[in-house]
Amino acid sequence: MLEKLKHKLKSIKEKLSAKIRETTEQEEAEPVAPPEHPKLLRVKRTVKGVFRRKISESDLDDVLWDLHVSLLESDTALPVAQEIIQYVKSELVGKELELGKDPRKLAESLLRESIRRVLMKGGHIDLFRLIEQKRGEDKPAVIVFFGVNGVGKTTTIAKVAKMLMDRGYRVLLAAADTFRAAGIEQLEIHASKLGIPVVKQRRGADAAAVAFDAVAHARARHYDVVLVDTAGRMQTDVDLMDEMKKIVRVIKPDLKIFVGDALTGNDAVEQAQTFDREIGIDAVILCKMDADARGGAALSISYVTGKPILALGTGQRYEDLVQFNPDLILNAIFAD
Ligand SMILES: Nc1nc2c(ncn2[C@@H]2O[C@H](COP(=O)(O)OP(=O)(O)OP(=O)(O)O)[C@@H](O)[C@H]2O)c(=O)[nH]1
Ligand SMILES: [Mg+2]
Repeated sequence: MLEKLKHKLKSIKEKLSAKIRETTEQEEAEPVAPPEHPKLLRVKRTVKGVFRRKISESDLDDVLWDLHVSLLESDTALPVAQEIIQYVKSELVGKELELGKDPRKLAESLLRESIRRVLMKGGHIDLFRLIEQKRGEDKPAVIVFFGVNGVGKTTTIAKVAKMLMDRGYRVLLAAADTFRAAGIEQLEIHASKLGIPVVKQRRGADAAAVAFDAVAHARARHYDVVLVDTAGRMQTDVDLMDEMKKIVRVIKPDLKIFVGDALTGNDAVEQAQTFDREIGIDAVILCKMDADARGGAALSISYVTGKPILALGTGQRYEDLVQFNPDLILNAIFAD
């Protein structure tokens, strides 16, 4: 996961720490007193911090340009790359750096912090609190998943269902991908493996009606959660977008989750923006992180959409879903 990004940032970290070291050591190396007056030298040394040169913007030009290029090559969205660079710059330019502090540590902590900030830009969402709250009202939490074709929606629903069942919640699935016959079947296969009931109708049925039935059933039978699968659609497909809007209008879900494929990089970010504009999204799940070497989507999607990443898909097994935490990404990028 994120091998290429890791490799690139490692090289940036080395360059940045070399630059910090160079700037601070230059001053240390400068003779502060002629050697024939060792006493004077001692006095000067005790206050050498005063003579230290601060890092200027031009000192960092090269390394920040490299960082910019590396981020864009990793498919990071431009405003996100700019924000990361701005943070590193603002923490260094004009600052007196403590001599003796390990420049590599400083470089890494600046890069880490800049990335942590963009990852957290969309805030945080607590799925379990939402479910508990609905439970208190004796209503199911209704969660709809949408995104373009083949990104991993149905698999993700199965993973989320398993995670919730493992925590003791009663889960019901709604097969509202009525567009393809296989859409219903794929959800049913997962459901039967996991032992979860599915509300479905025939292919071509009104997707909103299927979702509505599922919610009604869940209310009547006191299910804790309803997970609604929908047809994969291109964000440019007006009919399917309208179908999605209708589902949302009819069942008023508690959570609308955009599912994206990390491998598609900036496309996933743009899709999320379009879905948010058209339908409104509350959170993001990024799938296929296990296969993604570049990391641009993970770095950008929360910052650009202003929505939190809820979880990451990290493989094809039901267990391969991890709740999002910025340290997951940061540790993958900065692991030794
Ligand atoms: N490596 C990996 N593969 C994944 C992950 N999530 C889903 N997949 C695979 O991606 C493929 C598509 O997954 P689906 O769940 O069918 O995608 P979908 O969005 O429901 O597709 P449509 O219903 O056709 O729109 C399947 O082969 C999944 O096994 C993941 O986190 N990692
Ligand atoms: Mg599907």
